Order: sequence, then structure tokens, then C-alpha cells
Amino acid sequence: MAEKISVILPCYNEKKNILELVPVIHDFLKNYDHEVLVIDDNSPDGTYLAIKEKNYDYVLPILRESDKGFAKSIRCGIEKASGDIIIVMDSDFNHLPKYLPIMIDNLKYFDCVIASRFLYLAREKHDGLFRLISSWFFNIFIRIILGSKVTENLFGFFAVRKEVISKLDFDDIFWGFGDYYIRFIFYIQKKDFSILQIPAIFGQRNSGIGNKNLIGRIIRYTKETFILRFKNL
Ligand SMILES: Nc1nc2c(ncn2[C@@H]2O[C@H](COP(=O)(O)OP(=O)(O)O)[C@@H](O)[C@H]2O)c(=O)[nH]1
Ligand SMILES: [Mg+2]
Repeated sequence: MAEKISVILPCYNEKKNILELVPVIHDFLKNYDHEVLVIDDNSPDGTYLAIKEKNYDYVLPILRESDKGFAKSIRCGIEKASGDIIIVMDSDFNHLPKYLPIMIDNLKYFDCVIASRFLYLAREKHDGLFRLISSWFFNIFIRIILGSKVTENLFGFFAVRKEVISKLDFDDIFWGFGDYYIRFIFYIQKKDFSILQIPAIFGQRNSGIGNKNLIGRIIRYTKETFILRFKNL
């Protein structure tokens, strides 16, 4: 039987984006058995109700009212997913759904497929040169401190078999914000799973503002990178 794909979409105040993104994902996955899990941390803009009202048979909307957080929402989605293949992506078009088929198809050959903005420096238009450059430097920093072999340790767009990710300790990884991805990439390499990087362009956020505090994040991620290093000496 064909394998089932579960796309995990954590979201906060993304009503407009999620209503546009979900049908686009559905369209790119029309040749695959799939479900889309929308995990909303009770956004004030009513993201959860908006997608629930659509009543799509391939969507599982999940409302989280306690213990909020980006990485914890992703964990919740993974735990509730019924698919054999897990895909995690942002719900604001920063992660472009056009890459889904190539990511899924390559899971025939690799345990995990990650999208990278820095493989062959895949670039097109982008809305944040500062963000791109700071991410490039930060990836170098992570590679030096943690010995990571991949070009992208921050983006958070990946596909993995459920049986593979289930071999990782979720308590070690899924908390905080984007720093969870540094830990995910670290532990998946530590377990010696095979990883394929595919070049990906950083998509433009369609609407809304998202998390603007880039400097605060750099400081937090630096701290978390050192903590991870010392925990795994
Ligand atoms: N469930 C959940 N999703 C979140 C939270 N914070 C951000 N997100 C979602 O995570 C994704 C990335 O957030 P964004 O603000 O765009 O971060 P950036 O792209 O790294 O600047 C978006 O799809 C957000 O809607 C949260 O606390 N809970
Ligand atoms: Mg974003």
C-alpha cells in the first residue's frame, strides 16, 4: 500500500496564510495519500476556527490551549500524525510547497530530507538580506561548535520517516522556538541517519508580520548551541 504523508503546520495568527496554503499543499500532494495537521496555539485571529470551518476531509485542525510554543506544537503534530512520512513546514509560505514532492520522493533513498537555503546558494528574490546573511554566518558557527555536516541547521523544513524520528528522544529536542531545529539536526546526525539536502529558496511571507526579533533569537540560539555542545561532550 502507498505510504501516507502527514504535513505538520504549526501556526500562530496565520488565518490568511493558512487558508491559502492548505489547498496549495493539497494540490502538490494530489498523487500521494496525505493529511495536513494544522496546529494552532489558540491564535487571537481565529486561525483554528477558520480552517476548521472549511471542513476539508484531509485536514486535522488541532487547538492547543495550554503549554504553548512553536516546538511543542510540532511535537504535538508528530505525535498525532497517522502518516508514515512526516513533513514539518511553516504556515506563512517561507517554506514553499513546491518542494514537497522532491522531498517525499527522495525518502526512498534517505532517512531524512532537509531543505537548505545554502546548498549551491539557492537564491531568488528574498525579503530579508540581513536574515539570509545572519543565517549563513550562524550556520557556520553551528557547524564549528557542533560539528554539523549539513549546510542548513536553522530553516526547519524537512521530511522524515515516522519510524526514524521516533528513534529520537523528543524531550531532548522539542521545546523553545527555532532552536529545536538545531537540536533535531544535531541528534539525527548523532544517530547516524542518512540525510539528503535539497536546495531551496526562502519563500516570501504572504501576509502578517511573524517573529521580528531576530537579534533576540540569535542570542537565544547561541546560548542553546553551547548548551547542546556541553550536554554532548
Ligand atoms: N503553534 C505555534 N506556531 C507558531 C508559534 N510561533 C510561531 N509559529 C508559527 O511558526 C512559523 C514560523 O514563525 P515565524 O514568525 O514566521 O518565524 P520566522 O519565519 O522564523 O521569522 C509560522 O508558521 C508561525 O505561524 C507558536 O507559538 N505556536
Ligand atoms: Mg516565517
